[in-house]
Amino acid sequence: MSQTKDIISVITADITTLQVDAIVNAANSSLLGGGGVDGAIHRAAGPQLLEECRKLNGCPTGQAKTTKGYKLPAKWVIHTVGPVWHGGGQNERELLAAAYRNSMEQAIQVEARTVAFPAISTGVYRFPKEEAAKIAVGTVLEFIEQHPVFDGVVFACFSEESAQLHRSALAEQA
Ligand code: AR6
Repeated sequence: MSQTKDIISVITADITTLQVDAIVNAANSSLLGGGGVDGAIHRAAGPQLLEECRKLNGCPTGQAKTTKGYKLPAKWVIHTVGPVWHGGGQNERELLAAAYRNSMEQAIQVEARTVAFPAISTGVYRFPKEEAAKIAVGTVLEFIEQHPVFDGVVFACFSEESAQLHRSALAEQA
C-alpha cells in the first residue's frame, strides 16, 4: 500500500497557521476553550468558534466533535479531549489512542483529506511525552492503513523536542 508512512509528516509549527483541511484541537470536555493549543485555536479562529462550540454540549474524553474553522486557514476544527494523566492506571493510553482514532473518523465524516494534530494530552494534561508520541504515531498509522483516504497527516509539534519524539516513533514503525 502506497499510503501509510509516506503521507505522515512531523513539523515544528503553530498549528493555527497550517493550511490543511482540518486541524485537531486538544480541548477539555466542556469544549468552551482553555489554555495551550485550545486557547491559541480559539484566538485565531475568532469568537464564532466559541459560539458553535456552545451548541455541542461538551465532549467525553476520547471522543471528538467537529466545527468550522472560521478565521483559521483550516476549514474544520476537530475538537477532541485527551485524558488527564493520572499515572497510567486509569485507561489513559487507550483513551489517548481513542482521541486520535475518533478525530480521524471525524475527518472522514467532513471529507478532510489533510489533517494536522497537536501532541494531545502532553501539555496541561501531563501525559508522558515519549509514550504519547508512540501512541499518536502508532494509532494514526494503523488508522490510515485501514482507511486509505488521506492525502496528508501532519504532527504539528510545538517544540523541537516533541518533533524529535514523533520522528523517532515514526522511524520505529516497520
Ligand atoms: N500549536 C501546536 N501545538 C501547541 C500550540 C500551538 N499553537 N500551543 C500549545 N501546543 P495543551 P493538553 C502544544 O496543554 O495537554 C487546555 O487548557 C503543547 O506544547 O494545549 O491536551 C484545554 O482547554 C503540547 O505539546 O493540551 C484543556 O483544558 C500540546 O500542544 C487542556 O489544556 C498539548 O498541550 C488540555 O491539555
